[in-house]
Amino acid sequence: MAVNWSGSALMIVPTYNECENIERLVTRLRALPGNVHVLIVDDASPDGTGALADGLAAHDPGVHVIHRAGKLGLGTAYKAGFAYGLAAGYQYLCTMDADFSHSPEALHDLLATAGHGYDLVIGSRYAPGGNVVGSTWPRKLVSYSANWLAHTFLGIDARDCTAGFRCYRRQVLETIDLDAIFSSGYSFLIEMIFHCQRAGFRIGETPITFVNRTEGASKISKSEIYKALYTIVRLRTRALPWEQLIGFYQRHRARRSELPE
Ligand SMILES: Nc1nc2c(ncn2[C@@H]2O[C@H](COP(=O)(O)OP(=O)(O)OP(=O)(O)O)[C@@H](O)[C@H]2O)c(=O)[nH]1
Ligand SMILES: [Mg+2]
Repeated sequence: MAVNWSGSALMIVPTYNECENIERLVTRLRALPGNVHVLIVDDASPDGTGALADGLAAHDPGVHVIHRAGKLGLGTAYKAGFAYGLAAGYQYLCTMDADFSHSPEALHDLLATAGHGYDLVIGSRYAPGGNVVGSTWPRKLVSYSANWLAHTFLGIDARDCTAGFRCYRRQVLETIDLDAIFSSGYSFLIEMIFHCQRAGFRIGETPITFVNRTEGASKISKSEIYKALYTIVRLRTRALPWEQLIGFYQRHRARRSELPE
């Protein structure tokens, strides 16, 4: 059964130096049907993104801003956004990048899928029908490798577990112990899916076309890649004993072989 999400969805957009993108992005998000509210979590961007965000919020009660003291990482920015969104009573807490890699208009598909009973919906590059445009081969290799490791060593089913375009039902974020999530950066994305799957939440993927950013600079550093590897090893060894993983992996293979191509 489809649901009406009007006024109950919050899009959380973490920003660090996104002055070329933020105004256009917020304009497109606020033009979507269903009165989707926007929360910008800015980490004192030196390029003035935070001031631009304040200007947008001053003219639109559906736009909110959290300012943090410095660059504290993508994962903690999501956590700050979730805490705000839960306290404010939103039913659907969504996340996306500020750089137009995720199309604002595709949010409709994520919310519609959530309305069909999925607890977490991922805007997925690797679901059938998904696509990546303009990415370099080293970036593709990093993305494929991270996903392969997450599937193989953590038994994660979702095809795209490093995607930042997501929609969580509030029950997910009320259930998962966000304080226990140790990743502060990009690997937060893998860790969240891992905990959602283990908690038994229904995870869906809708295909998206991911377009590599054309404005502003990437914030992914080599250290974020090493931290993602560490996250997989840490989750693997602390949260999953070997015997459990083997059973988990066998069930995961069986489920994937049943998925439509
Ligand atoms: N608040 C906050 N936002 C961040 C931080 N690091 C990255 N971001 C934002 O998180 C989103 C994703 O960062 P990107 O640099 O686009 O990373 P990516 O999309 O994985 O990499 P590219 O494909 O190279 O763009 C963007 O909106 C960034 O501005 C951070 O430390 N704090
Ligand atoms: Mg990006």
